[in-house]
Formats: sequence, C-alpha cells, structure tokens
Amino acid sequence: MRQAGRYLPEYQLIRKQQKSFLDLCYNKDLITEITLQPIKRFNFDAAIIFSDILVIPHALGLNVTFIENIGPIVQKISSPEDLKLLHPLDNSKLQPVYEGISLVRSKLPSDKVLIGFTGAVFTLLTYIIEGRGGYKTNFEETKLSIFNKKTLIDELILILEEAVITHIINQIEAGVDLIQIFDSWAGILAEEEYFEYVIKPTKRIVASVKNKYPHIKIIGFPRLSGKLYHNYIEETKIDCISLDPLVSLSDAALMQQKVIVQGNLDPLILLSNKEIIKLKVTNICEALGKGNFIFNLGHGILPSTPIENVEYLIELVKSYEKN
Ligand code: 1CP
Repeated sequence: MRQAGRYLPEYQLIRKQQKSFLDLCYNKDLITEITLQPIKRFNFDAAIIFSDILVIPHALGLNVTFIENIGPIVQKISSPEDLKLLHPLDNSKLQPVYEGISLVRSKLPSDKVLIGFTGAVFTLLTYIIEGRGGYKTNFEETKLSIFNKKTLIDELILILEEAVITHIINQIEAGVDLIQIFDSWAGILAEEEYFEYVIKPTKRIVASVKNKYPHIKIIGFPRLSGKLYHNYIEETKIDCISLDPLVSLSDAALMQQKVIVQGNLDPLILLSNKEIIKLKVTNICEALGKGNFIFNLGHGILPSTPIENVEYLIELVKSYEKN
C-alpha cells in the first residue's frame, strides 16, 4: 500500500516545493528520493515505486490534474468521438518513471524488493468515464455506460489493456522485481460485470506478462471484492492476493491455501492506540503468519497516521516473525 503518501514529513517537504503532483511523478530524481524515504526511515522489506495509477490515462493523451482536497480530475471520454483524444501510450512522458525505477534499483540494497505497479483496467476506466476520483462519485456513469454504451466501453477496455501491459513490461525492463495491480474500485460491480471487466482483462494481462517474463510475480488487489476474491484468484492466476480490511481472517486463511496472501490491517487502526494496534496485528499474524503471508495494511496509509504507531506496528510484526 502507499508508503510515502502524505504522512511522512520528508515527503511533505518535497511536495510543498512542487505545485503539480504530476511534476513529481515525472521527475526521476524526486521519484528516487521519495521511493527510498520509507526504506531509510523504517527499513521495510520492499519499496513501492513513487508514481500514480493515473499516469496511464495521462500518457494516453488525456488531461489529468490533482487538486488539493478534491483529488484527481481526468478528461472524460463519453462518446466514440472522444476516442480521438487517445493515442498510443506516450513513452516520452513515461520515460522518467522508468528511469526512476532503474535509479531506485541501483540504490536499493539487493535484499530489498522493488515493487512496480499499475492501475487495473477497470479502475482506470472508472476515472476516464467519471472524470473524477472514486471518493467523489457514485459510479453511476460507469455502471450505466456498461449497459448503454457497451461498444465504447469494450473499445476502451482493449485500449487500456494494451497500455497496462506495455507499462508493466516497461517497468520490468527498467528493474522492478514484481508488479502490483490496483483494482481499487473492483467492488462496485455485480457478479456478471465483475467477471467481464475485472477478471477477464486482468487474466489476459497476467497471461501476457507471464508469457514474456514467467519469473515475475504479480500481486492483485481487487479491493472490496467480497466473495468474488475467490473467483479472482482462481481465474486470473495472480501469485499473491492483497486483501482489504473487510475480508475475514478465516476467509483469508482459505485463500492462503491457493495463493500468497497480503493484508489486511484497517489503516484506521493506526490512528487508535497501542493496545488496539497490538490486538489487531496479533490477530492477523496468528491467523495467517504460519502460511505464505506478507503483512500489510488493507488500503493506503492515512495522511494523519502518527509515525510512532507505524514504528510500533513494524516492531510487532518483526517480533512475531522471530517467534
Ligand atoms: O505513496 C506512495 O509512495 C506509493 C505510490 C502510490 C501508489 C501505489 C501513489 C502516490 N498512488 C498509488 C496508487 C493509487 N493512486 C491508487 C491505487 C491504490 C488506492 O486505492 O489507493 C489509486 C486509486 C490512485 C488514484 C489517486 N491518486 C488518488 C485516489 C483519489 C480518488 O478519489 O480516487 C489520490 C488521492 C491520488 C494522489 C496520490 N497518489 C500518490 C500520492 C502520494 C498521492 C497524494 C498526493 C499528494 O497530495 O501529495
């Protein structure tokens, strides 16, 4: 989950000096510095490259801006005419991302993993159809377009799928060790549409990447998928599943019989107190710690998270590992 995201003062310092968030995302030296910040401070086992899922719509030709207290605003596609706005993924825009990856890899100790990432096709689609972030919409337009503008949606899915594959391959070639696919809004779909727009494109992406780079592991995060997590695991053939906080630990243990499980502490717990943090972390470690497991939060860390609680969390997980 997000590591730098707004809670570290050293990130805030850099952020304040840049008007535009995207300028940060396209500056290879700042990408490197920000990506390494949580590693330097906490000695985590893995770093996730500092970037954003919305670099894909931007590199496809759409305007993308991040506005304080509102979130991302994306140029919308509402008709077949609008498809003319799109062009093949612009590598000159994304070049600094890939250069940043190579730089981070060269500076990161060899025992630390570097995670590359992408938005999943469906989640990227929601931003392009709604024109805004998931916290500022009820997804009506996306859901209705699936029924009323099926040809347009299917065309967009194919364009996004190709862009996602290219972006993943480029990140692997620049030096990431594994890939995480964020499908943050997967949970808004009913079963049939979930199969069509979450599972099918992800399955094709995983197959295509594995065909070229069979050794690269892929983590899927179809947030809020409920029971459909099981279908996602079986169908997409991802290597590891990232779970949101609503997944019960008994259900997570069932999934662990099929894939590596990652998760799923509610980020809000880190705003409570040490007693609660200890209880919840211990519950997760007891339930999942003996199998294939990566401890993580169930979603991005909140900007107001006290740093000492992150330190305490790491201490707890590390001491559990030793036992
Ligand atoms: O934080 C890090 O260093 C890791 C890099 C990272 C990642 C993995 C960022 C930086 N964003 C992401 C993924 C991302 N971006 C997701 C998938 C994970 C999730 O569900 O959170 C999504 C949905 C986005 C889109 C996005 N970008 C949002 C969500 C808003 C919404 O309403 O949909 C927001 C707020 C951003 C901005 C952003 N991205 C990253 C950071 C540090 C920030 C905050 C920018 C700032 O104010 O400084």
